[in-house]
Amino acid sequence: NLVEIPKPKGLPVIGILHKIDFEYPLASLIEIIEPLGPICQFSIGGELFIFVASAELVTELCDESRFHKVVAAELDKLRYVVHDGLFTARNDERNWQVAHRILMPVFGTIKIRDMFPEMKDLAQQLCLKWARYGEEYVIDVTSDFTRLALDTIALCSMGYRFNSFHNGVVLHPFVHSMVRILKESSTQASLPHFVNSLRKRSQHRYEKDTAYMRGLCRKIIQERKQQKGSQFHDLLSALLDGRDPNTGEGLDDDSIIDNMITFLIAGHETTAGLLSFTFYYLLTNPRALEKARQEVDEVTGGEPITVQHLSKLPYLNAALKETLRLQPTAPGFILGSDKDEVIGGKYLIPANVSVTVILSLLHQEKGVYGEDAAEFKPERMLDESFNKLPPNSWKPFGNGMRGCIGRAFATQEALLIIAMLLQNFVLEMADPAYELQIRETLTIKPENFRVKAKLRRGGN
Ligand code: MNH
Repeated sequence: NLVEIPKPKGLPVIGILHKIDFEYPLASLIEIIEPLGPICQFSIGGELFIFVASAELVTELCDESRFHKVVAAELDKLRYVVHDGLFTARNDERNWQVAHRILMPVFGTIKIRDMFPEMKDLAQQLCLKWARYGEEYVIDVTSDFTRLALDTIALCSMGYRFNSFHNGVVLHPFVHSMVRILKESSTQASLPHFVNSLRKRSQHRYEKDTAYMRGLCRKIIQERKQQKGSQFHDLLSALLDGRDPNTGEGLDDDSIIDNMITFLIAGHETTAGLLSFTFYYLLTNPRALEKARQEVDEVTGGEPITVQHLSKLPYLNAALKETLRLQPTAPGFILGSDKDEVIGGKYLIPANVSVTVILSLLHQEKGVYGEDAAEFKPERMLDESFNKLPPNSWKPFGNGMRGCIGRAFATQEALLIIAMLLQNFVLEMADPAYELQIRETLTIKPENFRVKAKLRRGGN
């Protein structure tokens, strides 16, 4: 009793290509997919894609005995830069398992707490910068959060300072290389192979950027190896000293470099987007902002924030979850199976076809979240109601073994900086009429979102 998976109406030769705006591919995809229901399919460039957007179907896809992560599109292109690093490894690659077993304990909540001083150092730099701007200065929130997230992940993962807050508008060359390789990877993913083979200059730049980034990481590794006695508790020391508990083997330098760059790529934009969207929602929902500020004041009593405070901020935590529900900054993930599978009792998923989970649709299913699914209501993400949500209706960190390894890291960083900013500043939109615009790269972030920050009287 198989049922054909719905398709959009397309033109005979180009299909639906004319409906995709390459500046905003995700927004155009959603416009095509949403009216077709919880599952649909179409071809792009001759390849069939299936899209899924309901908790019921996603639950079947998240069964790791039936489906696994597929490395396709941009992720596949990024393999030129980071090979079989954690994020881009194919599901059966052995290096993934070794790195996963070595790194899992290091990314746990307990170990991440050791990185609190480094995170706080950079959060304070951001606060200082905002204080110096003065009350009338129009702050480009997304740009400052991107600097914060980047500097934080670089300092915590390899003890390296990009100093993005010191060098005015000039960013570290590593950052420029990384931004270019991310952009080039998505460009390559959207073009047919023969077009890519003609883009010699872009390819040359891509190779140069890759060599520069890997070279810098190699230098950092060599310097670290010369420093005797380990006073470091960052990720690099775990990568260098870690041994696979199952086999006793460690990672070679090339794998270490793959994973150093991977942390920067996977960890900075997603976190920067989360912070920016959280401020957008708090500033456009004054009652939520007030509740969050009160919670921070009560828990800290106006004292400097400690790592212990962070576990006592349930409302702020819920606001972060609610933000990731409405704006999953990594907007989807791709799964597939080696053999034909049937989901929902009637839809055939042929072997080796990529199935993309579209998170913003999954996260706004009315049957799960109610008629007010599109509204920002952190209350629904407080533990009591969150724990009652149907399985797999909230998946901003992906699924299972291949889900996000940096979740505790991102959560600690986000709670810290938001609490610190609320503690020190009265924040308001620079333009009260601002309507949310979204910029798409590998991730999503608000665009042109600006605020003003006034020091709180009697603040600390
Ligand atoms: Mn993260 C995988 C979302 C922060 C490092 N991350 C994933 C996946 C999602 C995701 C979704 C699964 C992708 C897939 O199935 O193809 N990550 C996020 C979000 C945030 C985030 C929404 C912040 C908010 N991630 C971070 C941070 C780091 C990080 C911070 C690093 C410190 N993430 C990873 C790595 C993977 C990953 C590494 C790949 C894990 C694996 O496959 O073993």
